[in-house]
Amino acid sequence: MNDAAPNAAPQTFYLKDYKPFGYEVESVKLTFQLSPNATKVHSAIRFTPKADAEDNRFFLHGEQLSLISAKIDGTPVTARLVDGGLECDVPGRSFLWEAEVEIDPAANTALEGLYMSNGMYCTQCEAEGFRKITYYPDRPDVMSTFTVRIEGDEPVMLSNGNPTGAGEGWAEWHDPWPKPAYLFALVAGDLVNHPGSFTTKSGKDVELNIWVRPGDEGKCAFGMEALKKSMKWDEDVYGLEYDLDLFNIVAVDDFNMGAMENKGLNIFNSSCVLASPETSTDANFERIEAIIAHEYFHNWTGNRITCRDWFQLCLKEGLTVFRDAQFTADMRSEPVKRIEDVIALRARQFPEDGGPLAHPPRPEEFQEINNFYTATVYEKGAEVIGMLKRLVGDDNYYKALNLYFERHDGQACTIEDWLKVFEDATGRDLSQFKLWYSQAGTPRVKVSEDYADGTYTLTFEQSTPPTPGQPEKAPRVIPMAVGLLSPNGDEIRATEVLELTEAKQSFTFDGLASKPVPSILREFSAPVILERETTNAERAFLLAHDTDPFNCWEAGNALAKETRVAMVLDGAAPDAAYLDALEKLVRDDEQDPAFRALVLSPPSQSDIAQTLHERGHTPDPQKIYDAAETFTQTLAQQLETSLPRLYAATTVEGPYVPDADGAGKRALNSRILSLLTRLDGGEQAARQYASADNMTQQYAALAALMKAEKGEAQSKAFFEQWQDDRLVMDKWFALQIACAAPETTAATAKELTQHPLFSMKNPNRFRAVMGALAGNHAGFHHASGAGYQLLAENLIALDSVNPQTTARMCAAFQTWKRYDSKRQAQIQAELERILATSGLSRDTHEMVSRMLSA
Ligand code: 0A1
Ligand code: ZN
Repeated sequence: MNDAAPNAAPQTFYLKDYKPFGYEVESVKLTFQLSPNATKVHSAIRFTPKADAEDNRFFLHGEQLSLISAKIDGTPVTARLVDGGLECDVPGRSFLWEAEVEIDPAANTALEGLYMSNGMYCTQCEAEGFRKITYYPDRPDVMSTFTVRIEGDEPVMLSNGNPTGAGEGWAEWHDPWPKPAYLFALVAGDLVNHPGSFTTKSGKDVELNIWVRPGDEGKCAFGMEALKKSMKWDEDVYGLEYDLDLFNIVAVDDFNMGAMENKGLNIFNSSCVLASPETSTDANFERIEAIIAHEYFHNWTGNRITCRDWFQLCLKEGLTVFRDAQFTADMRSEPVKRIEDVIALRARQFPEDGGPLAHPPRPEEFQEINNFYTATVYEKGAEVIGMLKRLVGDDNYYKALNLYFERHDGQACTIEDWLKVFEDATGRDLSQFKLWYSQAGTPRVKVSEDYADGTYTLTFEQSTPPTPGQPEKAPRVIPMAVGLLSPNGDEIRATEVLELTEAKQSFTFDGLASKPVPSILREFSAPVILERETTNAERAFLLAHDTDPFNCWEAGNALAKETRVAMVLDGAAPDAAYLDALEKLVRDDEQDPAFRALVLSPPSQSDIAQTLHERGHTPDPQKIYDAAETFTQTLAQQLETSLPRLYAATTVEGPYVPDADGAGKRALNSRILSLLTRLDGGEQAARQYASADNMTQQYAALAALMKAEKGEAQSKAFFEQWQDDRLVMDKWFALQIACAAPETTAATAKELTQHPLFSMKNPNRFRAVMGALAGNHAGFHHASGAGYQLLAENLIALDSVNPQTTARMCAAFQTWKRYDSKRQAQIQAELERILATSGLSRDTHEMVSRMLSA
């Protein structure tokens, strides 16, 4: 059921309207009597009016609740049910509020509040789900201690904090740490645990558990190790210790997002915690390790210090993404992680920042906060912290962080609080830096150079295109990491950080014997688009000589893009010098295999579309596809004689270990296999498929075969082998669409929506199919419009089941204005069709209106 019928004007919330709640919540006691269709929730909450409150209106949020009774200090009262909650006349002193409500977890397909997944009760309260459990001031600045009693006949019944008692049909929990309601969690069901333990640096023993459905217990070991590594890393790097006797993780099949950091009881999408060599790829393992770390790190950055209001979401998310990236860099390879993150940022955040959904990391208004769990809030939020760290230096960064934890522990904070600790710790004025939080859009930085009499000058001009509601932008502080190389390839100036603060600014380097080759924006020191006139020869030079691994990759990436852009725009042949450079690199055993795999992976087709758009061209998806195919085929032919040897030389023998080293080698080997499969009719891939003992190699072989249209038998076999494994089946669904040719993509996806294992109720399965459709650039944007139509139809159907996932997936249309007028008209018609759906959710309504109105 959707909440409002918001084809009328929905309510907009503004940052500037923030007002504190008029009451302290001293304590919360909840009793759940579980029943699939009629769970009763009794709440007993002690409220005390704040002496300094501007507004003592007693309003509690509540949605989709049946109120059975309400009492104040034991006396029944009549509450007024109003839009989105209730109001009540209350005494002007401390009082005990009690309410009994009934809810229907089994009917809750939106997966917010208390719902059921495969017969198991679970909750998702961020951002505003708690109001679907009981009446409450459901806002992050209201923090309280929770005591929970669960009554039911489920074998395992969990909540936040520490267990305080249990018996036949009941369990009680107490969380001593005050928390906002969005961190509340309850899980009950037939679960088994994979146990572990961790001793903190101050000697406290913590019991760890990963809870799963019976049958999945063999897929927990990797997650448990990742958890222990995260706990140790946070102690070592940030000095932060865990603060309860128990840390539980639960795997849930039906979940809208990746995972959730509920205090002491993290709930995970099963795809983000369950792993085994037979069923998970290297990429899955890396992602699981990162998400476990992310949720664990939230215990301090999010839970102990939370957000004052949802506009401040990036306070916890940007920082926690930044921390999990540091962790992955430490556990694996720093340059590889940085390159992967920049690829992801350009693929997800840049299009958002340059389109109708652009918003600052700290938005100033929203209709539905769930629509702001975006790449901008998360990934750009993390980039902003990376810039801050670079500007103040490592020592000052950790000094500021220590001050943050000391000053704000137990509080609900703002971006102003966050920046203030940096100002106080370093004496720096961060008022201009703060623009990164309030301005949307990706800055463009134009670079020009000059050399005369031993002096080299770099001039930077920054500007940011208009974004919705922000026509003009002031110059920002941009840390620009720069190094200089001599023409013979030696580094003559090590990396230094130039601080751009003006619209146009020059920096000089003296005493140079000859004109240097600059390596600019090393490590991708700021999330900007660099514009610089340069040559392919210089790019090839940097690919060969740059000491900064990121920029070395970036040079190869730029060459790849230039080649492909020239192929698309001028029908040029693949650049011979670039092909030679690739050949040299792929054979260079001195180089890290993971790095070689990255350089050998071509930019995605949507990345080429994005590049064309940035340069003022209208991307033609079919031409981009054709160029990609021609390029890969030419590369395969160029490497033809060495491919079998390279394949053999990069094959990882011995038992599968999901570590960075093995993953890097397998990534390179898979890349070579996909090239080889274009030439050998799939022989090698078929052999690899038949002999693979791990999912990484099985999947790589299947993907190579399917891409070459030689994988029918293996696809059938894969289905037979894995049909009972939900997570592997998601891969099977997605791969068929990802590998389809442009003209058959929509038909393939449509057929899969008719498959008995397709389901609208499981977000992972829906995303596997519709996400793969949207991710197949040429297929989704096929001139027939069939891709657009199929996605729109399915989004309309999903909206009444699960508004949050529908709204999130609508973003597949966000780049619509960059295509030709025919495609624009097709997409516009689909967006209008979605918007005209009666009873459309507030979530989807907001997303589609934003895309249409910009
Ligand atoms: N805070 C979680 C992400 C999350 C957000 C919203 C959710 O439901 C609407 C669920 C999870 C994280 O950053 O991991
Ligand atoms: Zn998070």
